[in-house]
Amino acid sequence: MNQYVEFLSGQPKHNPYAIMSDARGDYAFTNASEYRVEHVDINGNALVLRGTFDIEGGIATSGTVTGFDVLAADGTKVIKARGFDFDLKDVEGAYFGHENGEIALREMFWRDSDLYGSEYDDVLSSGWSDTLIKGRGGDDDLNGGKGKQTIKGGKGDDSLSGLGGKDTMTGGKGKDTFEFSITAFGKADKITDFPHKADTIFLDHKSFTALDQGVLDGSAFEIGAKAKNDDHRIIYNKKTGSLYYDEDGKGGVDQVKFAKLDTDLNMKANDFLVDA
Ligand SMILES: [Ca+2]
Ligand SMILES: [Ca+2]
Repeated sequence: MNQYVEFLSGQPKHNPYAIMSDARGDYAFTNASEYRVEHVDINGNALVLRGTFDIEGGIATSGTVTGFDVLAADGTKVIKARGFDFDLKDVEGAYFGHENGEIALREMFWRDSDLYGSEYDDVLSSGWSDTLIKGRGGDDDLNGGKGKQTIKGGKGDDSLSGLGGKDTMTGGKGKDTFEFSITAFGKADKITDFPHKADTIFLDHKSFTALDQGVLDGSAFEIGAKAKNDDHRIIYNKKTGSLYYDEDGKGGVDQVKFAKLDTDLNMKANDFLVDA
């Protein structure tokens, strides 16, 4: 089984990260038993480590963490995570030995995990290895990392960003946005669904510096194999589906492939939005 983190509730009902952070507290994990070690803050938010532990005097002295749960004070389970194989001491070390223990712990649990969003709005980031990120319902903000991610927005108006690695992104239903920045260059991400009018390709101006900010100007967009004049900056090859950026149009600098779409799409300049 791949290691995974599943969000069971999200915004606006719960903020999973804030609840996990609150549950962190400043004290050692307590209420230890052979299979669970938990910390509950004064409000009742709980972080429960699952695994197999050695208990001495009511305290877990060693063991293996295989998963965790985050429970809100109202009793709702907001995160369920399984499939890990971490030494308890490493988890506690990440938790307490770092200036921001919650972020250190999150990195440990998140970086190589498949992520599943809730039916609400989620913010999910993963990506040291090749992982799956699914937003499910709600308007989700989904971000890959240097690994090769498969990112699926599901229902709702989602924002998808593969970042490094050759990622595959599917917006699903809703008005989805696919984001590209400099890290995408050289490793073209694949977009499996792009309904013109509904979806948008967002180009970070810090990377696509030769584009004016705002909706892409019609004169900067070309359908074909390459730029045909000095103004063409974004080129969609409808025979191959490749999407290129050419910083100087017809001039001597090579175009760079940054995404691959389906072939024969009805792409227009107003499918692209350039901003910081
Ligand atoms: Ca969601
Ligand atoms: Ca969607």
